[in-house]
Amino acid sequence: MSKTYITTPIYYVNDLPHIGHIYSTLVADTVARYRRLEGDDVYFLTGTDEHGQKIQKTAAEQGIEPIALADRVVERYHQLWQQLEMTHDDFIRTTEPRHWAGVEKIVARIAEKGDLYVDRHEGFYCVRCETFYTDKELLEGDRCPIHETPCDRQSEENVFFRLSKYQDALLAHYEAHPEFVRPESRLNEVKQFVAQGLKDLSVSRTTVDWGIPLPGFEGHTIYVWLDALTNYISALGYGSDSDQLYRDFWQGDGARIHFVGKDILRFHAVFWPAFLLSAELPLPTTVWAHGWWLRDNLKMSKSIGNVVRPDYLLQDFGHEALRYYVLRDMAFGQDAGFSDEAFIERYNSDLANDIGNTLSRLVTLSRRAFDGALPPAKGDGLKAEAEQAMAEYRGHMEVFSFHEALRSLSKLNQEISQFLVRNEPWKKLKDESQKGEVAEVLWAGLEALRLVATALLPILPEKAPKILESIGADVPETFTEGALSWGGLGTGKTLGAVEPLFPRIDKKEYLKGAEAKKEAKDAKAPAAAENKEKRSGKGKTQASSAEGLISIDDFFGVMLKVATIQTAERVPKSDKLLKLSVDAGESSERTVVAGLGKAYEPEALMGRQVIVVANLKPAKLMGVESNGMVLAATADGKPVLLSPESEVPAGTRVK
Ligand code: ME8
Repeated sequence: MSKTYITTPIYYVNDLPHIGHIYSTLVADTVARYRRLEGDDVYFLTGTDEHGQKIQKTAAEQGIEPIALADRVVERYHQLWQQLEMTHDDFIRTTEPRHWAGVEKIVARIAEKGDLYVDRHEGFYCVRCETFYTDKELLEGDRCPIHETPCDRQSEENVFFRLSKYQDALLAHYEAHPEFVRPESRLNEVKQFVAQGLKDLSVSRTTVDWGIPLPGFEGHTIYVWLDALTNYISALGYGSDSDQLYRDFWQGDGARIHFVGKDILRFHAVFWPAFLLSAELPLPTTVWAHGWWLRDNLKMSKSIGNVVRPDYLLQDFGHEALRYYVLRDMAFGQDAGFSDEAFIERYNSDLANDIGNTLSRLVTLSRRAFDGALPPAKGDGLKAEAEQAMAEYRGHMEVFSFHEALRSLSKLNQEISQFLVRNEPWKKLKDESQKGEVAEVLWAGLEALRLVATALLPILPEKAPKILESIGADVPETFTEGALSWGGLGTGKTLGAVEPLFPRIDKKEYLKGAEAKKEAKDAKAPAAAENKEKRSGKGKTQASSAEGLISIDDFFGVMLKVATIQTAERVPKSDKLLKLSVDAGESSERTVVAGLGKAYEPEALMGRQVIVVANLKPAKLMGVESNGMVLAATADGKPVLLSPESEVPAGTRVK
């Protein structure tokens, strides 16, 4: 049995999961399910990345210990993966002792090789990427090329890894194994990056203590990426005495596939193999970098506030519709835009119409014609089309081209409909002399649908078996014994009535209802209303859900902090706006423009503590840039400021 090891990135615990994280995990889950059906022995890993400056900082902002933050977010991941029926075999947390053991072991091997040395390091660091960038890589204004936000200049004594020593070995590996980085365009990017020349990599921090201490280097913490990447082997038991999984899935000759977003390709395709080469351990066989889900043409990001949270989608459409949409609408490897409108269109056309209608039509006709049972005879009317669709489906699934695989199934669904329209079995039901022909036509339609539903098992894990049950077919445990070959459906078996699996959604009504709910909520919540004005784009935001309720994820998306007003002055030519300079516990004061001028004299506000929304996009009000919003209750048209009951340190998180 071939062994296949499949991994997702391990996700940072500074934020709750959104559609991007779900996407990577769904892709890995689909491949895991597919490979199991194809007979492989699969091991599927996911988990969380819990150390580093980013987590330390977020926890401090929330006034809690990093581990408390991690525990809370990890719980959410567990719930969500259960809801989405993910079939991972293990979930690794980088704070677990078994992971530490693996990291310590790989670092010891790298050190033994003479690949670590101490030097002074200066550079620009992006906390959100947890990486240093060279001057050449930075955007204008020393901004991160991924997040486009300013990087901090940092200078400290670090331990370096001799990355430059592995430049030639890496290039040789890419040449000998072009499948190491997929898709091909990404391989070229990686080759170019390495060929330009690799600099040694700083692999320790002295200013961050939330991490694994670097043995032999007092006061140094292991760089979070060296720590995190090792999860792929520590989870298999590398570094412990019980390392059978490691021997089976990392040392054997099976596939070892890392699915990652394109943002973290360099870490997986350059740094990780270099660490492994240094430690003389096997490399992964493939690093597959997929594209980004965009909202309003921007990568989803918490700081922009454009992330799609999963709750309302799961509540309104169910998790399988989400699985289908993200796999069908993103060409794997490229970016794609997420929209509720496209989601509903895809759901209605492929699931409600092509599958749902075809299923109910075929079962109803068969029951009417044959005393509530499957047709008594087989027919080959759709054999050629179905065989071609199955061959295409398998070919595409082998190379992770999910959208193409699903397109092949949709095409077969449409061929079933056209076949029925051409043969009009409904006109022949009462004519005994045509019963044979009706049986052959309906059986062929049902058999083609059986193949579609079987092929959908890795994508619709609950609904596909229901389709098979509705047409009296078996749910196969494997594809290897002809489950995807023509001819498997029986004859004459009694059928039950079909329950609607994918009720049609009225797109206009849904979008109108969603908008109305959102407006009602915005009217109650000024922060959300302000956000709405600033955001463009159609469909609902992550905050909308049935009954106008928001989830805890939505709430935590709004960062509320206590700030102390340092100075306040009127904005020229406005009797309403005040320009406030506030201390929100950050490295510098921020300017917030607030509509308090009619209710408060500026002098009366200085030194007062207020609550600000700290993660609003900047906006210009009467020519003054405002970075946040001050919360006030409006009574009789007058704002009344909200303040903590007693003084607390500036920057304290409100939740
Ligand atoms: O980078 N579209 O964790 P992370 C598609 N801890 N995928 C997206 C996405 C989007 N808009 N946004 C996020 C880290 N992702 C590190 C990884 S691995 C040893 C350490 C997915 O929480 C995508 O897979 O920032 C991306 O690479 C990953 O989430 C980043 O998750």
